[in-house]
Amino acid sequence: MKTFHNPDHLLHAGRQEMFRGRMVDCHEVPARLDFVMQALEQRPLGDRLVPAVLDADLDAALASVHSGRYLDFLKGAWAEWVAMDPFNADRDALPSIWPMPNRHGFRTDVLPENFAARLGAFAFDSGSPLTRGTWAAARMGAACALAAAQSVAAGARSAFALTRPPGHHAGPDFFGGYCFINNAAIAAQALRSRGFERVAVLDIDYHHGNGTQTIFYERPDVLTVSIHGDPLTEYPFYLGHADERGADFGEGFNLNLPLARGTGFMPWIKALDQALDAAHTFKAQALVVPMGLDTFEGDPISGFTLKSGDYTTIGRRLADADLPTVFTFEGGYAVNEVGTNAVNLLQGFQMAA
Ligand code: Q9C
Ligand code: ZN
Repeated sequence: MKTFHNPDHLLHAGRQEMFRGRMVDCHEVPARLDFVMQALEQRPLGDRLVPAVLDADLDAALASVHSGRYLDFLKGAWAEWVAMDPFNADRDALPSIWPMPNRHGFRTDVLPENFAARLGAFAFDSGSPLTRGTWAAARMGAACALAAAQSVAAGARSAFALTRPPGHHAGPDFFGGYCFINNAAIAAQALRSRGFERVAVLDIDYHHGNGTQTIFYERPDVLTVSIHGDPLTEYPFYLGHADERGADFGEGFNLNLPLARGTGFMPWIKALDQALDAAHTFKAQALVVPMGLDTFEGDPISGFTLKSGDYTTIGRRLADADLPTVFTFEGGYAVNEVGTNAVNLLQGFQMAA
């Protein structure tokens, strides 16, 4: 399979994230992607390419899953942040006030002119630093997702969008969870636009894919399935329960499989089989896998106990679905092992496919 990697990922390098009242070093660091690239150099799966997509196609892809006002906000955010205070040029932007939509009567239809207020209107946490290069990096990441989808639409069995920042927590008009642009949603929508009538997204990151779920929640043409830490105790907390089944035309086309913190490989792979059954029943014509490696036992911010060898089995099992498949790189914060684990999964897939 081809890997489309983001040559601009380094432009996004947050320094610290807010965590329970203090600033801690960012977990989502550039080295994560570098380790995956190194592992791919040692165990090549196919060409490693920089995405080449048309600007107009990329803009259309971005607009197909995100709102215009959110994209405008992201595009201009850094300049506005620095305009607030010239010293901000050396600080990452983090929100510290929120409108709490649907509560307390706060409005989001009228956007404040104050940038800090707007930052909070588009973010759901204060752990996702927005930096000078965030937009450029995230935009090129979307190009990776689009190129991967184009490759699969042109007949490839699979493709890998290797990019950061990750994407599955980003929604139609919000960022959070280290995510700004939803790469998996862009890939899924690009496959829909290129002749695949039903696309299944199977999210295997430790954290619920709230952004992707929200983007497709009312749609019957994209099935969203997520296996994740139970939101009763795990981030992102406010979404990801089993009773969220989709709404309107999308009713029945969202499946959440929450598992308790501490869950090991046997129950996890049973959930994967359930997820694949759902994709099969749905008669999916293509698969998008937001691939988080933060289910690993050594992950510093997560609570499952999967081992490096388990990822090979997961890859094999995904290949059994026998569908054109796009992988996007999501979480995974045990930096030294993230390359091994990612390539174990992809190699397991490729050997079985
Ligand atoms: N100190 C992804 O895996 N908060 N995002 C954790 C840890 C946010 C994870 C707090 C976790 C977001 C793509
Ligand atoms: Zn995650």
